[in-house]
Amino acid sequence: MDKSPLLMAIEFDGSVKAGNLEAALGGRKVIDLNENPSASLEEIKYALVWKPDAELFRKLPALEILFSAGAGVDHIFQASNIPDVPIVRFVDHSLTTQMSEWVCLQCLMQLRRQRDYDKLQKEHHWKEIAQPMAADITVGIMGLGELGKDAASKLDALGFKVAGWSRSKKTIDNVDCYDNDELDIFLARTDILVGLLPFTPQTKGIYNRAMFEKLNRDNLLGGPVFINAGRGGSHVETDIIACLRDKTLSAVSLDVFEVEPLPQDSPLWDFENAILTPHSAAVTDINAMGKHLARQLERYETGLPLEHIVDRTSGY
Ligand code: NDP
Ligand code: OXD
Repeated sequence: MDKSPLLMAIEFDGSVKAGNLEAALGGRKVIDLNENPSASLEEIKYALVWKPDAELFRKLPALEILFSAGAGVDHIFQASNIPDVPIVRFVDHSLTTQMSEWVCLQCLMQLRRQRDYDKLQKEHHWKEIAQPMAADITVGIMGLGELGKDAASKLDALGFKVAGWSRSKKTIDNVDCYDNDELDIFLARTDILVGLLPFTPQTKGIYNRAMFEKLNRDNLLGGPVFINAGRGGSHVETDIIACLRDKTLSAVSLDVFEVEPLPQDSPLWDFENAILTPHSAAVTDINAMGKHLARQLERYETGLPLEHIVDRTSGY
């Protein structure tokens, strides 16, 4: 019997090709909506989406599973007429590992004063700068899910003191975990704040001046550092800019922005103490995506429960 095809409706850079997915899906047909905009959609049961078009869901009356092309699902909740079917997000070692690399890199850049050394190098200036020990610095991670937990353990392995905050309290070796009620205690001891929260109505604009002012100022980094790789909608860019100017924040590393691509005229581009990357901290790997889809479809079609289902009430 022919396997039910998968619809691919993703707004990516073109590196995700239907053919790559078909190979991983054991020959199951993959219909790329970008390449076949007039494909017949009435019988489509499975769809892989990223930033779905407002009209897409109206055209999918037979949909049974909605797969997110990334770990985040805010791009789906911004659409209308979302069908009442399971939404499965992308969880994979490849994505988790890349994110932890990015977070550790940003923390080490701050710890080892890399931007200051870059400046000295440009000036051909041989000079040692005092650098704190990792054990003197507390990294506080907001969001202890798939990504936050892994980053926490790797920062611990690098010698940082690590704290974490999430809706429900977690237990992670060598990480001091806090829940919703303990946010201020968590912030007061945090030198480097790392944002790995999903974007939901509750996390919209959560990283703002009021929060930055609660971070530990008395640290060996010259002030608090803010790092965000969750979603740009969770931070307030005008506050970040003002806090960099008045030294409430000593530095930032941002991978996500309120508007992406970051507008050309954003002042963020020009701060020496701002490290910016173009939403590339962790990128969906097409081969890993193929394996993930193959596994979930195999489970579904043999009557096993799907994994990584989004809780629609919490929105992540
Ligand atoms: P998870 O769903 O596994 O984890 C989310 C974490 O955030 C959980 O610990 C959850 O708490 C916590 N959380 C959510 N809402 C709140 C809240 N209101 N208050 C307190 N804690 C909250 O997500 P992932 O770790 O897989 O991914 C996190 C986000 O990272 C994604 O949603 C996406 O936006 C972003 N991302 C960015 C990428 C990039 O390249 N920049 C790549 C991949 C993902 P609890 O555990 O109690 O539920
Ligand atoms: C994701 C992302 O959510 O890349 O996976 O942002």
